[in-house]
Amino acid sequence: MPYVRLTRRSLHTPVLIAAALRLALADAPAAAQAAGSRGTRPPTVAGAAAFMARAESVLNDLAVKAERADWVANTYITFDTEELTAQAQEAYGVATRDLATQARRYERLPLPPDLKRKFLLLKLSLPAPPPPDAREAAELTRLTSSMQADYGKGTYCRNPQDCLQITDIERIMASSRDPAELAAAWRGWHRISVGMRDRYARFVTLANAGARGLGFADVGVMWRAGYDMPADAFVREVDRLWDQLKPLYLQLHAYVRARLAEKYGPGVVPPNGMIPAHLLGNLWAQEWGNVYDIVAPPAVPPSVDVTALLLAHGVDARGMIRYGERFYTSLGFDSLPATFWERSMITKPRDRDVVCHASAWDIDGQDDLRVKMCMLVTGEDFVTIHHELGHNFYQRAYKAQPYLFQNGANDGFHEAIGDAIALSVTPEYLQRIGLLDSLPSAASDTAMLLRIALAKIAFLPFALAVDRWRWGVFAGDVTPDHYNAAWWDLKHRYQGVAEPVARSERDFDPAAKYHVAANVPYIRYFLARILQFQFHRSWCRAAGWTGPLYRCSVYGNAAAGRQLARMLAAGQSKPWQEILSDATGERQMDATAMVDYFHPLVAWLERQNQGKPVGW
Ligand code: X8Z
Ligand code: ZN
Repeated sequence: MPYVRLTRRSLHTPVLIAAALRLALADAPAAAQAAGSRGTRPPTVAGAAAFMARAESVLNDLAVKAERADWVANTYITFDTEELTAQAQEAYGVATRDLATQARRYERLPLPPDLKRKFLLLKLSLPAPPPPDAREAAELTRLTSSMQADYGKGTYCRNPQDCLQITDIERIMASSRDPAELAAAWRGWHRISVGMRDRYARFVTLANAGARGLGFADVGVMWRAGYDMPADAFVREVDRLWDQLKPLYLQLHAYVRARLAEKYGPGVVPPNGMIPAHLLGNLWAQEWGNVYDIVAPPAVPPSVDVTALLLAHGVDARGMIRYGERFYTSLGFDSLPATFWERSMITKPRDRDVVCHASAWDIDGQDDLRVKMCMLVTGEDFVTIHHELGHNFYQRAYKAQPYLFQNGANDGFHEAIGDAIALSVTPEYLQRIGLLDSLPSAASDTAMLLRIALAKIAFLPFALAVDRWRWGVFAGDVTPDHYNAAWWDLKHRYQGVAEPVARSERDFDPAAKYHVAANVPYIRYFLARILQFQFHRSWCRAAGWTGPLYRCSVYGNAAAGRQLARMLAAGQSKPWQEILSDATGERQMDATAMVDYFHPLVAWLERQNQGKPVGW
């Protein structure tokens, strides 16, 4: 299963699909094939097992073809590659939908737990299931492919001779300190999605029809059903975790707002109100690390600047990946295959449009692992490459599992592994690998934690807002005439950030974020922020570490490596609660590891914010 990607794998000739489905259904009598779930011969457990074995084999074969088509469409955007990937996605989606529909025949049988789990996972495996009508199914995949391609091609022209693409715009957002220039870049990028509004509304209608065909009320319910608990219990779980972390966010928000108000003046940043979204160093105000220089505490020694270290040592993009790879091999994993280096897209090609948004690929469910990135030599991309490699090492670790178990325990696990590894990129680790000469004093811990909090804590309400918006859209509570207003309502409520320039329903700001345009569910990243600290705490315990969590690095630790390898190899073969408990002894997602990690920083922030407004 690819990350971050749209589908599992597929095949794109109708003839082959028909043959594949006939093969998968060979167990069912002809009448059952014609009539869907009503057969004359009663279904049996053995029949269910045979059906599933064939379905997995068919889907596995189909998937490789769709992966290849999608790889090319992502790394070489043209009319034809968009069409080819749409065909492949459609074929795969239709095959999955039909198999899931036929599988109903076996639903009431007393199946063994493994097999029962596969029937559930089959039904949940598509982020946008095709509707029953063939023409509408084709329309759906064309809509998704075209929105993803338009996102990839997104350009903002300051004038006809001066056109910027996302990497250039992100650089401006990160480094400019001129509010007018920042607002212009922000507005420029947010124009790319205006034309997606109607397509998105249609996409929602069609995908919802697909979800209903599989027995779900809407696509949002279907997404929320993927966590081994009832969909509404999952929503309560997310709220519980956010309640644990909201006090940390409020302190960070108040502190950053005060520093930005000092820098830009109260006319630009209201000292009691929301922070304008273009002043936080990021196009989506999702991580704020790029404004560290503005908010850095003046009275404490500076923290380590990883960008500066990489540049000072002449490390290039490949070198950054080598460092990441060496971390995983230090834990006992095999090094990356030669094909990873031959087939990955590591930096932005100069001669063609590509989807720059970083992703990790597993083309064949075996060893054809790749990353696709437009890497820059920055501390931020140093974390991102550890993140992507986390996906690749996960993918390789579960390759021995049957097709439907080749996935993360839940999608938050898949997103958390590489980030948890990156938490071990401490000053001590940087010194050990020769990038840092001398360790900073303990007095700079506050500065270091603040830098990390700007990325980790600031992100939480952003992630919540993205999927709260989509859950509302899929449920029909947010209608197309309120798309943008509802988006900003959520950003106000959760993040306390405000639109930099006036917005209206002519705009469609949600799809200026990759995961909305490309239909990748987002709550996984919220879960991953929490899980990564939980994993880190658990590995550090396994390594015998007793000091503060933020100083722990498990680099080179075999015990931590064994714990990780065991969790990864299980894939999605059991409910995540069992996999988590098996690896860490804990059965719940738990924000206390994150709270502990940041405890000294939060105490410091509370002192800085004393007597000042908190909240908006
Ligand atoms: O999309 C990603 C990864 C690929 S799965 C680069 N992330 C989210 C984002 O960029 O919005 C990682 C952090 C959140
Ligand atoms: Zn990821």
